[in-house]
Amino acid sequence: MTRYEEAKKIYAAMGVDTDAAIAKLKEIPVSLHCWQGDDVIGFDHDGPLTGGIQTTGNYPGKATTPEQLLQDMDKAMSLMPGKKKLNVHACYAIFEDGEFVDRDKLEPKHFAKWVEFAKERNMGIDFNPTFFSHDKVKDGLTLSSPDEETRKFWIEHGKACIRISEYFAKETGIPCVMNIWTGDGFKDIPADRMGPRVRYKESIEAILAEPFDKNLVKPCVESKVFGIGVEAYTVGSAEFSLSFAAMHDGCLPLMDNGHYHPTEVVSDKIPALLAFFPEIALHITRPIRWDSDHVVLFDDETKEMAKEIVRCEGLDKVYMALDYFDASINRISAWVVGFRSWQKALLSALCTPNAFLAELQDKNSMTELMVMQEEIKTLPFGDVWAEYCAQCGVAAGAEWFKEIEKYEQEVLLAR
Ligand code: RNT
Ligand code: ZN
Repeated sequence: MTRYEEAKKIYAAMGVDTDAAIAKLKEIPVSLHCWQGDDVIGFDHDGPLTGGIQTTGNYPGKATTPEQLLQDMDKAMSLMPGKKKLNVHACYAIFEDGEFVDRDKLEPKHFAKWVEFAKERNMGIDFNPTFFSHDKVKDGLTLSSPDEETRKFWIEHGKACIRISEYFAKETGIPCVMNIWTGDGFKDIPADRMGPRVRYKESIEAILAEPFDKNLVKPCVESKVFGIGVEAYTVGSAEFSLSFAAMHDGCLPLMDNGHYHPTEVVSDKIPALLAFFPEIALHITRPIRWDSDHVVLFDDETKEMAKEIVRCEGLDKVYMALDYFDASINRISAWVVGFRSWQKALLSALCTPNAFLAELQDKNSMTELMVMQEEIKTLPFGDVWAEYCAQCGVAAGAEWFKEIEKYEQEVLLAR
């Protein structure tokens, strides 16, 4: 008997069908963020990263052209099991021969290369307007600015992005999740907290007034508690974003698990939101002490989030996207570790006897529930993971890292 066959029997005794878990996971898309490859810079500007987010580190070999970024993503994806979707930011527009248009004038054609890349690999594309790293961010504000011209520019950007999102969906045949996040806020105590929020609300409404097919484009609003230099107040707070999504049909709340107070957990928020929203979206990251955007690992809260999605039968209702950026280590390895970690978390959640555990809870057998939850932690999950990776044609163990080392020598260090 192989190790997998042995493991399958052990899980079956607990009422878990590991073959079914593997088959299910193969169908679930996870969105891979292009911005891990170049430290959230993009191709449409020379200035620094702004908006209260920051990458740290200076590892050699960063992608600086579209060709390099796509090549790096390809390398990374070749080492990950599972179904992928691309996640692109508007600042990653690819202009042909010296052409340049500002963000309010972006068109689908500026993303044709992304579509070509996605189609060749049978992937959908998610999209993000880029409300940062741009000289039209006025005094740290975009959609919530008191300056009408500034607001208008960014509303036009949002509308352009809706059109581009619909183009992605039509071209790939897969709905496009379009996430609205701004770094708008104040470093120190504001005198008017409501004004910016009312303007932000009206601006998002103006963006969503752009006609689009709700089955093709899924607009989201992402909240955040604070940013670097935006410590006292963010316009798009948790209550703002959640309320906005709740009050606007077809708009989804997006939770980034780095965007809450340190003792709050998104795993607990997922079932709360799924009790009300037909669909929600996630940014999966790893905050250390703050919204540090470390590479996602197979750690407790990551597992807990995946468990909640599976337990709530949310695999078809929760749009999952990775969102982290580490410039201090090999960037391709960062992509791979994060994606594989989330895959492990999902597979492990699918291999959990959720109905049985829920039954123990409902019978108030809390002692046995604790015993069983601890027992599950040492089941031979590694053997199921190895089988899943084998079926997906990727290495199960750390052998994949050899590929990264080779690529670093041959490609990255030659840049
Ligand atoms: C920032 C938000 C946001 C960005 C991306 C690049 O704190 O998490 O989602 O990370 O849009
Ligand atoms: Zn995010």
